[in-house]
Amino acid sequence: MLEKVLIANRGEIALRILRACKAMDIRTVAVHSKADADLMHVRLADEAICIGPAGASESYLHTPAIISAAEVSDADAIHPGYGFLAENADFAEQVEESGFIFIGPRSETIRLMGDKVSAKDAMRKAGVPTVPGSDGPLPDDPDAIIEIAREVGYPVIIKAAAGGGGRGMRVVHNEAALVNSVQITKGEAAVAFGSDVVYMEKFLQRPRHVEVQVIADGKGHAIHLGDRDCSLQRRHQKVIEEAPAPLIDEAARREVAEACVRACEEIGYRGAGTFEFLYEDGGFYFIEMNTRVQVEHPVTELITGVDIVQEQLRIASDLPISVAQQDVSFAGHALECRINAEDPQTFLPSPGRITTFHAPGGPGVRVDSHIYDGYTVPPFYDSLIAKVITYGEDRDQAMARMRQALDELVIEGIRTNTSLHRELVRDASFMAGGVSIHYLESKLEDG
Ligand code: MV4
Repeated sequence: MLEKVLIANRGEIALRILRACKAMDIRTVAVHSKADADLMHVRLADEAICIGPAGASESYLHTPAIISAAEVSDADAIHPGYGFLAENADFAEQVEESGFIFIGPRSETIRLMGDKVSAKDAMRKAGVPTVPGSDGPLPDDPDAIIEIAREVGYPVIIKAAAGGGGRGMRVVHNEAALVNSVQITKGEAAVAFGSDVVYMEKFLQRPRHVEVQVIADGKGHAIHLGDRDCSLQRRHQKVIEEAPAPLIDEAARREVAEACVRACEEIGYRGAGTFEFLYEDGGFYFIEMNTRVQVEHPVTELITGVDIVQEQLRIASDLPISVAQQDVSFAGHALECRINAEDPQTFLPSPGRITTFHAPGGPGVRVDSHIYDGYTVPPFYDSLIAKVITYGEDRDQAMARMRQALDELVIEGIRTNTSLHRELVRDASFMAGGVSIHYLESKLEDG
């Protein structure tokens, strides 16, 4: 069993990891920037080490500082959380080469999934349904590109192999625009990612974003924990997530999850992972895999009773997954509202001192947050300050509990997007379920 874990992150996820460690009697090391000495998990950790100045590139992204902290504290393992270095294959490799356990997949797996062309290729070969497209990098020959697009059918989307999460993509509606669009996307990709490799997919016009949570032991055994719908998003930032994804054909749901499990077993996947799909007209189409714990993991925890972060720690300890697939039961429905320190009209960050924080409570309400009365939200990092998560026997009950929870939530001293959430949980289309990835942005434009 791991004895001491270094938490290479901040904010709510650092606290979430600390709680899982405490529950498993694992000692904790918090590493933090100069701006983050007041973080809740820094107070609660067995040890705390300041690793650099406020800027993330000199602290939470600074591999030597983090590995040095693991050395001086004699930690066994490093948990990267999400964001920062969580999906950096070079970091994972350096952690393991320095003699520590990286709590996540092998660095080769992270590298495979970081290249979206190789990720898609691996998943297609493992039997996961993918979006039809170029099945590999686009060639240089313009005539060959035109021929591929004719076969795929317009509209198509050009994506950077090194992109992902919405960066480095361009939709093309006709042949006249094709070759130029490919050239522009390649140029942007070269600048942004240092690689001009691009691929082509059929552009799906009104899909939903549905993802499948898996956990795997790295020895060829995996299970799934069902799916989540994360379609409610603005500029590729998720706003509300839920589990299970509503209004999905049950046979298709089971089939896609089982394909993900088989793929994990085939590639010897280790740890928690998420398969991202576009869901349109009853079909699932794989786009990317995330090799980390996700912000929205709590909704899956609430409907399955499986503690995903504790499972990550078990797997890193070389223990088996605590539950067999046939013993995972899916019960009820869960919603998560991401509370951000931002202006509700302009969406600009709103850091500053929180004068009052009152968390909601009652049956079926969970709040994952590191904030407290008097805490100052620094301006240097992500604006996520709390996740309000509700559970119900069905979606209507989870939604009613979320309406109440948001009405109870009080955050004063800074601006937050709580008012947007209060509106969304009363929105008729969202309440009906199954809105597309474009719904929120359209609603905000019409607003
Ligand atoms: C797509 C797509 C439509 N068709 N691929 C954006 C984020 C990245 N993970 C993939 N993305 C998309 N890929 C095809 N073939 C539409 C999007 C997309 C999107 C996907 C998920 C959630 C929100 C989105 C918002 C805009 C576009």
